[in-house]
Amino acid sequence: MKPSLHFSLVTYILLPFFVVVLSACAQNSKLANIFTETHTASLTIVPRSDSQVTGRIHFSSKGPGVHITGLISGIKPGLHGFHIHARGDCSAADGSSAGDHFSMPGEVHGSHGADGSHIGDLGNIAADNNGQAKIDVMAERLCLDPEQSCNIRGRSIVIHETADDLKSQPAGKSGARIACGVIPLLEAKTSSRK
Ligand SMILES: [Cu+2]
Ligand SMILES: [Zn+2]
Repeated sequence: MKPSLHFSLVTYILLPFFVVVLSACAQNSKLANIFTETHTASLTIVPRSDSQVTGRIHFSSKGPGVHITGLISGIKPGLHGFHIHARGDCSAADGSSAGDHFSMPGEVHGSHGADGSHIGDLGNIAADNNGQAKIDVMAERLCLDPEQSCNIRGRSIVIHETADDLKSQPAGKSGARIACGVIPLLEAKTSSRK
């Protein structure tokens, strides 16, 4: 076989074959799916425990982790405990229906990202003197995939009256639940997916 013929064989017959096989694999592989698509969720929080707290929170995930952003208004200046809670139910007037912090077996309450702390522990958000809090948290251990144990869809996000001390059990002594939102099962309409 002449070198030029060999080159043509590889280029025009084998290469397209591999491209087809590889793209078929990518479409069927869950792993490929997780690392190439952006998943999003958005919610409007509801005030709880007679608070006046309002705001929107957005969740975006491309690859490992979930980027949580948002703007909260009508909240007292200072630090406020911020967690993913296990149950997607904000219906109780005091937010108790959201259940405990989202956690894995054996985890205890702690700071965001610390070894052995609840997977749903996100630390505190800080409100300024105008009663506004900007949220911008990268939660490396969470995901937006209902087929995985790190999934937060169908769970809730809760903001507390006072600061989470990041150590007291079982929830950091952060007081009443003043805002709550259920993380939707469906992708946000503003999804960047094309
Ligand atoms: Cu909480
Ligand atoms: Zn916790």
